[in-house]
Amino acid sequence: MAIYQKEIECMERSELEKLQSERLVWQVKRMYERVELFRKRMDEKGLKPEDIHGIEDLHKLPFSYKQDLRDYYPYGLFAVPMTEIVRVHASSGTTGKQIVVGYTEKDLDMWSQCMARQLYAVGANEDDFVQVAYGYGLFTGGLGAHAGAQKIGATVIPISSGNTQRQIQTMIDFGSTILCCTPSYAMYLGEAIEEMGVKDQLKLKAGIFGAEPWTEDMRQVIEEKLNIKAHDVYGLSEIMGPGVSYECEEQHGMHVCEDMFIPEIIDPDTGEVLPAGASGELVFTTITKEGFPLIRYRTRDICSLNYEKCACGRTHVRMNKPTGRSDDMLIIRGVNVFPSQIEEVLLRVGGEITPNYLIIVGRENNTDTLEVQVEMSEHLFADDVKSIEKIERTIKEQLRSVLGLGAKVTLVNPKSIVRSEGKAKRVIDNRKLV
Ligand code: DLL
Repeated sequence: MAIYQKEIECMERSELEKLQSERLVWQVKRMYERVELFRKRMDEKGLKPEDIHGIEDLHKLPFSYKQDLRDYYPYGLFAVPMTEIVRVHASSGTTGKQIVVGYTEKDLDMWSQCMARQLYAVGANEDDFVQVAYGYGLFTGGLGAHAGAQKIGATVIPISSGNTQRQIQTMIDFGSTILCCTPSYAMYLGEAIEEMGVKDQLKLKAGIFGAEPWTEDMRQVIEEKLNIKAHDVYGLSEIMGPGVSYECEEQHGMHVCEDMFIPEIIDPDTGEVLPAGASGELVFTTITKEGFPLIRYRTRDICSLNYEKCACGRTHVRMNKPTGRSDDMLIIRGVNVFPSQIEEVLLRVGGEITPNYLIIVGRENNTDTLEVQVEMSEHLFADDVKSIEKIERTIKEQLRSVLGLGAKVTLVNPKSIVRSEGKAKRVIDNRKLV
């Protein structure tokens, strides 16, 4: 398959829809045969694969949810034998247990095509040096960007995340031209570069930043500090990883790789499909994936789709920046965090603390901060500093091990956290990202 797929990205809409329809029919048929949960949901709706003739029937199909991945953990939703799965990745689940996704050789190739499209769209080619500062490992960022850069024949610098001084030195010494990392880390790098006074030694020209929400203001700051064009990239482990959609040179919405993923916008409460342009929950159907396909997957991301023709010539629909989520997932320093994961830790620690807590997320020096305030029990004396510090340390350690994140933990006096008359408000997010 050709690497540069501008023909696919610029297909006439009618041709694209024909391709999507053929692929959807293929996917529904094979999933009905291979994935027990999908067959069960189809049967409940009285639907057979023969009832699905093309994308006009998409809305009839049952939804799938993050909870399904948990219920069928780890491999119960895979559509091929494990001998054909060549890689797994994982992401946070709503509770302590992570969710697992799997890829066949062909899936990995398709994924690298997505990221290759992104790289071409920011003007990268085989002359470029791509510094991949997303984390490598079960998180899809590192290996996803890596494969795309390799696909276009660029030189990959697989440095992974963290170690800021080394990142900057490497950027200078190796002549990095493209930077891939989270937007908050890009901001942080920009500041460190300013402090070191080395901006004029950089060869960077573009950045590909995603995995968390970021604003147009942040884009401006990053572009100025790093002297680059900053592009947004979106993705989620369940659907593929980074590259499900990506910004082109116009920097005005992210083109969805529609030959692989069909997007819909629905009302998160009723499940009804909303008209083009409306804001609602983004839903994806994977029409080429072999290993771990999903039909009408509820991403919980809130955004809208823009079907207007883009000045770049690509016809694939653009999604606007997600403006929030229809569940309570937080993204802190690029890590997905569910409040229920924090609650589980607190319940496990138990003892001298009560289940009344508050999660406070903020931003200091362009870095997300996480504080967990927990009420101590009436039996603990406020002047027993040693015991208090010990409990705070235990919670902190457990949070780090479960979330992979450092947090400030503060034990507060009994009954000091404001009680709510309705649903408890457990999270205060002061970041104002949208
Ligand atoms: O964050 C995949 C990724 C890696 C995307 C690197 C882009 C770059 P997960 O860890 O499964 O996958 O988290 C997916 O992150 O449902 C969104 O809520 C959020 N998210 C991802 N990209 C963006 C973005 C990776 N550009 C969840 N803007 C998604 C806003 C984003 N939110």
